[in-house]
Amino acid sequence: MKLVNRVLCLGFVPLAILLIACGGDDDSSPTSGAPTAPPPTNPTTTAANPAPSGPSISVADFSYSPAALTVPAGQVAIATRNMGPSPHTFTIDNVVDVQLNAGQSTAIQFSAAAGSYTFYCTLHGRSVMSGQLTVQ
Ligand SMILES: [Cu+2]
Repeated sequence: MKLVNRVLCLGFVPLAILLIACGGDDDSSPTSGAPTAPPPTNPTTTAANPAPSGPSISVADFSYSPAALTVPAGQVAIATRNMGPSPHTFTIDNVVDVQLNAGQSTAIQFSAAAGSYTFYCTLHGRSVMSGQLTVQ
């Protein structure tokens, strides 16, 4: 009888560990450790400082530079800088739409699955200002 109890007990320990390990909330935000942070309902956020590393795009003279960019899938962060005198946007239909004001640096963050996306400026049109984002 004791052996049965021991076997049952040992059987439950890994199960309990598994449940604890799976019960964790892995929805962690890299921006702050504040427990009162709202859930990421809005896919588009801007921060005061652009990401220190990673892809970046500068905008001037009605074009993006570079016009083609490859980023890892998931949470995408792109640092942008509008060098020109006119406002522009960084827009991917149904994914992200951020205004880039003249002379301003903007950190764009959004979620994207793997694929190829066309980003463009809604203020000047897809035929004037566009580029290609590859998410892989
Ligand atoms: Cu524009």
